[in-house]
Amino acid sequence: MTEIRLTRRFRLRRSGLARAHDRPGSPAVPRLSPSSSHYGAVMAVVEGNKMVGIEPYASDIDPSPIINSLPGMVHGNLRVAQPMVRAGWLAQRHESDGSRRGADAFVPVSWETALELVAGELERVRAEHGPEAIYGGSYGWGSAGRLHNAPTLLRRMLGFTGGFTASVNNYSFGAALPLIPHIIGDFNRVLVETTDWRSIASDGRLVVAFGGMPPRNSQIASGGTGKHQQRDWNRRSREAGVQFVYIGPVRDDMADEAQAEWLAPRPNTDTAIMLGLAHTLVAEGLYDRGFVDRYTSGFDRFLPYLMGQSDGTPKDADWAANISGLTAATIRDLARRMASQRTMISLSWSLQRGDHGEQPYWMGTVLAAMLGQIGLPGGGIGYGYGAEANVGSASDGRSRSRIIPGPNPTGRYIPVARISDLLLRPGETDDYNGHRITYPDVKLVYWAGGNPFHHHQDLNRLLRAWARPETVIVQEPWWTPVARRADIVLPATTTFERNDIGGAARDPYILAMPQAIPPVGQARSDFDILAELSDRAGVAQAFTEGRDEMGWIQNFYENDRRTAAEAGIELPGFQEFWEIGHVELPLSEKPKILLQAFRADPVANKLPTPSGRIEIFSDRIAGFGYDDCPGHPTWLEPAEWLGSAETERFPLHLISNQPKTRLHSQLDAGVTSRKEKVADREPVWIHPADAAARGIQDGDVVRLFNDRGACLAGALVTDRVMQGVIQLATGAWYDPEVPGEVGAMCKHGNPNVLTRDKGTSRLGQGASAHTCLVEIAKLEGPVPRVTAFDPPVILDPKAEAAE
Ligand SMILES: Nc1nc2c(c(=O)[nH]1)N[C@H]1C(S)=C(S)[C@@H](COP(=O)(O)OP(=O)(O)OC[C@H]3O[C@@H](n4cnc5c(=O)[nH]c(N)nc54)[C@H](O)[C@@H]3O)O[C@H]1N2
Ligand SMILES: Nc1nc2c(c(=O)[nH]1)N[C@H]1C(S)=C(S)[C@@H](COP(=O)(O)OP(=O)(O)OC[C@H]3O[C@@H](n4cnc5c(=O)[nH]c(N)nc54)[C@H](O)[C@@H]3O)O[C@H]1N2
Ligand SMILES: [Mo]
Repeated sequence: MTEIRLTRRFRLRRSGLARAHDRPGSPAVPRLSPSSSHYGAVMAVVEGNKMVGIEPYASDIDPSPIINSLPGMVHGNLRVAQPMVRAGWLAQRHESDGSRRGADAFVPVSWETALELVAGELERVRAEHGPEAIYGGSYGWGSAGRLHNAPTLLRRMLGFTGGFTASVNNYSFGAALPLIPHIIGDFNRVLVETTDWRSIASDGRLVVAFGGMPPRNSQIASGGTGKHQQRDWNRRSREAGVQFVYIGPVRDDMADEAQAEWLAPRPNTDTAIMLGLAHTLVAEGLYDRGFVDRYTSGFDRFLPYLMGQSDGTPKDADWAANISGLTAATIRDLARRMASQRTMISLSWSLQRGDHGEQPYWMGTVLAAMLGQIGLPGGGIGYGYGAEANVGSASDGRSRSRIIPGPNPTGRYIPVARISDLLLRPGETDDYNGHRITYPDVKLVYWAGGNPFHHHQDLNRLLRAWARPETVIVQEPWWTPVARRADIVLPATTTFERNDIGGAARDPYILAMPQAIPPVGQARSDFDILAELSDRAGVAQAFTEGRDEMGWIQNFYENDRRTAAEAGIELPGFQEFWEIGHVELPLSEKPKILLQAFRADPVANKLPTPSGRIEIFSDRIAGFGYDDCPGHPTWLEPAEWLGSAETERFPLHLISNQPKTRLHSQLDAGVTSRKEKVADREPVWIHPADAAARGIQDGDVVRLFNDRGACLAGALVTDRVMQGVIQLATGAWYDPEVPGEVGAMCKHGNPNVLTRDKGTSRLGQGASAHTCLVEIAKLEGPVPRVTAFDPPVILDPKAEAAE
């Protein structure tokens, strides 16, 4: 057995600081308490009952500055101090006017009152309308920690208490999750088995990165990482002679360390470029016929489309150039370079978050198959290098034990991004991946650990939808835009106020997260809140399985320990782990290579697809009969793009990508995020030529608009974004001029007032935020103050005395 050596990796950086366990409760000396966040493993610096600072693990070679926002947010004035009820709802209960959500003031209540109201509403709605009238699909990242995962705990409680309407898939790769199983196999499996960076650095020659590998995005790993490595691997690969070609609209989406060539095509035209590359491979006899014959199925049914025999349009480099704005010579040259050396095609998750987002993922895979390098060291295909810290990590990929949802007796679900459709269209149907979904009539929405007023597209449509349910319950540490739009707000503790265990999938670290400070205000942990609600419904035993918080944490660790032992790795006992603060598992000995076993023996290791091979043509998908996702990869014009007639009115393509200074909307009020705001607003990147044409100067407050909505933002004029494209990252807290009013302008810069709320296709029904045209103008007249970070109006607590 390999024994894990315990190094005190988080050796203290500041002298005079003691570890939490050395000096428990000592008020005079600051102590360090290990923990984890989606931004990395951290040490909370604690004085008495207060978190006064935060440090990254010493092992972290590239820590994220996002962590600096944590102490101020944990103790800030945006914490929900105690349970709250919207005044209008308190007066009229489920018959209140739902369109007042976000406009009404709140009334503080005791936990006893709040829990009684919540338990009563759950029971009432189930009895009167059936369990499917409760929406518990509650999507969102919440915080790190495998026990206090709010959305999962909520599903667990709702499942054991009778069921609910759930959600499937995610916003991140909502088109890939249903698509990839038809053509290669389970997408999550593919992510775990992604060819690791060691293989690229040692055997790769060329990496062609569609959508880049933003170093900004690899700050994040769901659950936390002990070491951010992406940038380092870009550097090491480059030093080993690997060349990078980055294809995308924003220069910063490739680390400087990669020294990439930058090709800037029109957004959403990747499928056309890939077809142009594939056509060149065929026209010039460069594709790997042997690989295609042996490992794929349906090429013969795709080829006539590619060459133009079936529709009269050869998808050659000139055709692709015309669509994408790249030159035909660039496309031909790139195809030759890809065919002549070991090439990795990297597809960022962003590609499939657009209209027909299934197509670039399918076509990218077909292109890699035609190059014939799938399953070879350093070549082939990878999905989402850089999207999170651990895509392409060398970790063993063994799963980590965590809290799981309960059974859901209703069996009802929606593809997650169909939330507005669900609330607006009860009884109506949509297609999804060969199924037909009927939307139930939802009367109660319970959200924990997510912020739909950040993450969902077309917020004005969501606002109309959100007014419809009778009751909305939100469980949140902060007065976020979704908490302000709730009827009942239950204040949750943050990670630092409870015990948990962290570490991301595909990360070598298992991280202890002991409680560092007492709960702020009257906050309770997600586990405690939902265990209490389970208890009131008589299912406490099913929910808790008789374990308390530490009991679960120990249970997860012991499970991980057993899994490791099966692989011959001996982990320390729980007590030792908890005291030291983490363990680091050894990396896999040999580099992982995606589909290596399949390549070695495609019969014994056939893929879990109908043909057992990579499906270039899918009979199953063709059988669904969807015109927006036919049987082979196809260029389908996006609803909005720089080639559409819409550009007459809205000439700029909006990229609403992931923010550099926070995770989605989390910590937007924190120092790291606020430091980068322009004129108090979210910065919008605009090319100097586009700015000049509109008289916009750096630092101006500008107005972005289209037929769906409008928002203000602060102009940042830079040639790091291509002409014709503007970048406004997601996550600025939604801040309408008139709260509650559909169509009101957001003063702060939330791009989702502009984006489209339409599924990628009838197959995936994923979010398609990256397909969006807008116009931008300098704001004339008075500039309204941003009020997103003012807590809501809270009525006199004497209305009902708190406990
Ligand atoms: N336009 C556009 N929109 C997008 C995207 C895009 O590219 N463009 N990307 C999409 C993607 S990929 C994603 S994943 C989504 C993300 O969408 P979300 O995951 O909904 O976004 P977050 O801001 O992370 O929301 C998490 C919420 O949980 C709360 N929270 C934190 N810790 C805890 C806790 O311990 N307990 C409880 N109860 N709550 C907690 C936070 O305060 C926050 O309000 O956004 C999507 N939206
Ligand atoms: N700092 C930080 N990191 C994060 C997150 C965060 O909120 N903050 N969120 C995390 C989450 S939940 C996820 S899912 C991942 C998402 O990871 P991604 O999906 O990769 O992220 P995005 O930032 O949406 O997009 C990356 C880049 O793709 C390019 N792009 C957009 N559309 C197109 C297109 O049509 N074609 C081409 N070629 N390029 C295009 C844009 O330049 C954009 O900046 O990031 C994770 N990492
Ligand atoms: Mo995501």
